[in-house]
Amino acid sequence: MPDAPTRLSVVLADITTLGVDAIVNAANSSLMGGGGVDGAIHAAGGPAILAACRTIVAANGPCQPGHAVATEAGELPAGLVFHTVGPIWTDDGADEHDRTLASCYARCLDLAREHHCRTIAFPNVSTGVYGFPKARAARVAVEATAGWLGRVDDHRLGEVVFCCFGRDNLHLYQQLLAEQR
Ligand code: AR6
Repeated sequence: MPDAPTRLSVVLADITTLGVDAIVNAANSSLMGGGGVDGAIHAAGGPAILAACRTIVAANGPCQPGHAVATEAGELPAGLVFHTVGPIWTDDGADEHDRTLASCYARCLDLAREHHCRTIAFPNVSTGVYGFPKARAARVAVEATAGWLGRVDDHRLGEVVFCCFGRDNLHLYQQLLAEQR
């Protein structure tokens, strides 16, 4: 059992400014960068992140939806970047999209454990360009994280931060975390 329960918290921030052990990137399968939080992370972190992504793709191929890979964080204040690929929302197959999104959170938490992280920050994966409904995504994110913490022994992980970039997501997460207490 962890020494103290892992804290779940929510902030309204640009994730590239957070000095946590790992930040999560909402990437696409190519891992070659893009818009949204992906663009912000590559722009602020510099070319070392893209170089590391190229090495991973050359060795293992593209990153599939629901999976995650770790790279260095270049010039970012964070220690590492975990790149995960969320599902692209469509109205059919909603349950499958939920499972893929939950897997993004679980795989990143697996990486946090592997890399001995004490703190990790997630953006609201898939809720931008990929169009996942925000309230549904927030519930999946919190349930997947709480489920992982309930299942996995991680003595080190002290805090999981849900980093929101808009007040709509902030309020959703505040409400969900209040329900968890
Ligand atoms: N800090 C924290 N959150 C942010 C930031 C930031 N600097 N910038 C945007 N967000 P999105 P997706 C929020 O579109 O939906 C990219 O082109 C944003 O408000 O970044 O998973 C990739 O390359 C939203 O709530 O990611 C892929 O092709 C959340 O981050 C595709 O978009 C996710 O929005 C992935 O789409």
